[in-house]
Amino acid sequence: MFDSLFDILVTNLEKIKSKRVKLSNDLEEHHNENSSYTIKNWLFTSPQYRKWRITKLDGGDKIQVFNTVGYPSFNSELPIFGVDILWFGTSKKLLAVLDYQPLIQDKDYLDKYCKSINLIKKKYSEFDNTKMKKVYESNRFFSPWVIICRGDNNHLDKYLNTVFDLFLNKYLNMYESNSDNIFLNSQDIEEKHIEYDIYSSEKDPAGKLFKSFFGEKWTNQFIKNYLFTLSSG
Ligand code: BLA
Repeated sequence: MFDSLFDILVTNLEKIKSKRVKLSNDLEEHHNENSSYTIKNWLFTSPQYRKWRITKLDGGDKIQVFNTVGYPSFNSELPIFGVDILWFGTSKKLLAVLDYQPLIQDKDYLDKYCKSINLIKKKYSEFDNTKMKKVYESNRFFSPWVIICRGDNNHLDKYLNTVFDLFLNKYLNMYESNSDNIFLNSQDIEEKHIEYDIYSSEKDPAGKLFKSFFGEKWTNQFIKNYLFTLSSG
């Protein structure tokens, strides 16, 4: 599932000359014991983005996931591109979270780099239909305009591809048109990326899920070597 999102993303990453980084076989594709859950991972890098990862989880009707995070290089203060999309086939429920994840919560920073999400929210207000619950603190690494959709087949078929495409292209264009950093220097940026990885590795509800599917040992190395590489100094 979510092949169209994957294609939109990879086509765009190729356009900006990203290179695919080879992952170990066990990270590239991994199954649980009876193969009812399969996880596939991809990693890209480019001069602009030091790390851009994509994860797809196929758990049949139980759960389908498309998760992607784009980290700019340490010489750009731009937000981190974060998208988490889940489909629960049995109940036909969609959860989609899309954000330009800010490195700091300074109002001018948020206005400059995150506020453009608002245009998408206004245009597709049916898709942006709920607020964040308490999994994450909304004021740490989330923007005030984070898009959250708890929806159904209709949201999936009618809006998801369009919203994702627009959300991605606005982000990539922002990078293209941005010149100098005005809020953070590269050392600050690196520190914020480390904080983001530590914070996310602690809060991400995926950890629990992965442990139940794939076991503690595989999950711990997955978090450390792939998902949040800067979380373990
Ligand atoms: C929520 N993400 C969730 C939940 C799960 C995952 C199981 C809780 C579902 C629920 O509340 O019904 C699952 N997250 C995953 C999986 C991966 C993952 C399988 O990362 C695989 C790698 N999460 C992100 C990123 C963002 C993000 C980059 O990984 C930012 C856009 C957001 N996920 C996010 C938020 C919630 C969530 C904000 C809670 C939604 C809410 O508060 O309602």
